[in-house]
Amino acid sequence: MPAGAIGTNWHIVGTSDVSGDGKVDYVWNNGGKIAVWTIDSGALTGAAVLDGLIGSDWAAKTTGDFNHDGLSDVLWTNKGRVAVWELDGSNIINSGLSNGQIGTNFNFGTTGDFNGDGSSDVLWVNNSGQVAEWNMKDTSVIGGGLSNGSIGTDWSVAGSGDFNGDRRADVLWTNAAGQAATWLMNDQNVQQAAISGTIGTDWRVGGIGDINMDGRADIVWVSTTNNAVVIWFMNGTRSPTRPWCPPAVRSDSIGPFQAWATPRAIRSRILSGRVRMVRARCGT
Ligand SMILES: [Ca+2]
Ligand SMILES: [Ca+2]
Ligand SMILES: [Ca+2]
Ligand SMILES: [Ca+2]
Repeated sequence: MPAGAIGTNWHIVGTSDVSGDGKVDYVWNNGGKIAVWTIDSGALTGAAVLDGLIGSDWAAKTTGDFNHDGLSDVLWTNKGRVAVWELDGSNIINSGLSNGQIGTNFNFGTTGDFNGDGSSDVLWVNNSGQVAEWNMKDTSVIGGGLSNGSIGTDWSVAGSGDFNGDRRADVLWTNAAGQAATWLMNDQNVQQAAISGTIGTDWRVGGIGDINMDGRADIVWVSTTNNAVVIWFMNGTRSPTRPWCPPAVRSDSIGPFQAWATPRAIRSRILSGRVRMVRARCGT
C-alpha cells in the first residue's frame, strides 16, 4: 500500500483504474462522498475528494466500467435502485439514477459484464436464493431479468470473472463450509453450474482475473490467518488440479486490504521475479 493517510471513516469501495493509465487506483467512500487516490509504481500520485454528493441512504458498493470507456466508475445502491458516477480520474463526467427498480428483498451481489458488451452489469441475490441481473449501459438498465438459476441460502456471492473465456462474466459463490461454486452466465441465465472445489473457511477472495493469460479468469485466494496466497487457474467450472501457491507475505507489507493480491499486481510480481511458484499442498 502506498504511503498516505485518510480518515478512519473512509473505506475502500474498489481498487481499479479510474485514471486510464492501466494502473490500479484506490476509490474510497465516506457517507455520500467519494475520494480517489491515483497510484503509480506503488506511490501515491494524486488524492482528491470528488465534486459530488449523494444522499445518506445510498451505499457505494463497488467499482465497474458502466460506460465502456476503460475507466472504472462507482456504483451506488439504495433499496433496489442503482446510481452510477462515471469517473475520469478525479472528475465525475456523468452521473445518474438508473431506470430500474428491483424488490427490496434483493441485495446487491456483484458487478461483471454478463452480456459481453463491454459495460459492467449488476447481479442481485435475494434472501431466498433467487438471482437477477441487470444489463447496464451508462446509468440505464437495458436488459436482463430474473435468472433461471437459484442458489442455496448458505451461499454468498464472492465475485465475478470470465472463467470459460467467452467474454461474458461468470459468478463465483462460496459457502460457510469453505466450498466454491461457479456459474457460467449468459446474460441473466446460468449455462452451467458446478462446485469447483473446496478452499477452506479461512480464505477470502483477494481478486479474480486472468493471471496466466489464457483468456480465462483465475481466482486469487488470500488466507485470513497468515496472508498466504493460493491461485486457482480456472477452466470453466472445472476444479483446479494444481493450485499455485506464492509464498506468504507479511501483513505489514501489504496494507489493510491486501491490495497487492490483485491479479494485476501478482502478474507483475511474477514477471519481475519477486514472487515465485511454490510447489506445495496449499489449502485445497
Ligand atoms: Ca467508465
Ligand atoms: Ca454488459
Ligand atoms: Ca464466461
Ligand atoms: Ca487464466
